[in-house]
Amino acid sequence: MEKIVILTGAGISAESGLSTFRDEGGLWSQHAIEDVATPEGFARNPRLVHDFYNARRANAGRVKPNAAHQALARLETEHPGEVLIITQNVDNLHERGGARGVLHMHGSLFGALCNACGHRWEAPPRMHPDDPCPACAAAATRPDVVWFGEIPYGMEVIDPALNAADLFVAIGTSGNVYPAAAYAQHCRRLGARTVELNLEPSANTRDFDERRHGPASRIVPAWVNEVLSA
Ligand code: BV8
Repeated sequence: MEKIVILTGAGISAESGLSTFRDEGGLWSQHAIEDVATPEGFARNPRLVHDFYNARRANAGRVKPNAAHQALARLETEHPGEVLIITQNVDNLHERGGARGVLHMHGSLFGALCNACGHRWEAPPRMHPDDPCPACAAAATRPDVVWFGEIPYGMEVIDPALNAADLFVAIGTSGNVYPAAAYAQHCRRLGARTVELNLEPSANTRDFDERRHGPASRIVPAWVNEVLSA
């Protein structure tokens, strides 16, 4: 039975109202990546970084999953073969759209991590550099997200899943950030079919056998219906 691996990016949450990174007016036009999405930036100004993620955590809590999130949850439930949803997103819209086994390779806004002892807990609505870690009391808490230069989560699950995939689908991602941006090429080399579902061609669009362009809330449900009725 066909094994499907799906990689999603900020574009799948755009129609829910969450900013993407590299589109017009996106997050990287409001903040310098090195200031808010690197360990060095956090060390320099933890208050700025906590506020960046506090704002995004509040936004993510105010918006709703869209038809694309819901369609992927349906695919995960109804497809007879394995479906793995890997997301680069740190929002929880896949889960709130009904998906169950989502792998957050860049972490989550709703997780907190202690830099001193490694303890993880559910993030409060707002985090502050002086917050004591619930386990060791050190004022060393951070959002549990993967910054540039840090190792993505779940590689021990992702790599075998990519190697076994029959179909790899990238949805709402610009193909600029590695290692995720190399997954389509990797799967294609191993004989998988690759599909891009995105508003416009991504930076790695030539890695895909099939490309469908348009808003995710329209093209993802249509694609899922085709897969489930095939
Ligand atoms: C690592 C944190 C080693 C959480 C993020 C030089 C060359 C190549 C690579 C590197 C290099 N120098 C450094 C690197 C590595 C670096 C990297 O790739 N840098 C890039 C910028 C060159 N990568 C890393 O550091 C990674 N770690 O490599 O460790 C390693 C690797 C493997 C094994 C062992 C060790 C860590 C990367 C994680 C960084 N953290 N975020 C947060 O704040 O969210 S990245 C950030 O950008 C997001 O997490 C997101 O994942 C990522 C990608 O963005 P997208 O999701 O694609 O969003 P974007 O805005 O770019 O695009 C949106 C797309 O949606 C567009 O295409 C648009 O057309 C489309 N769209 C818009 N609206 C819609 C839509 N589509 C459909 N419908 C719509 N309505």
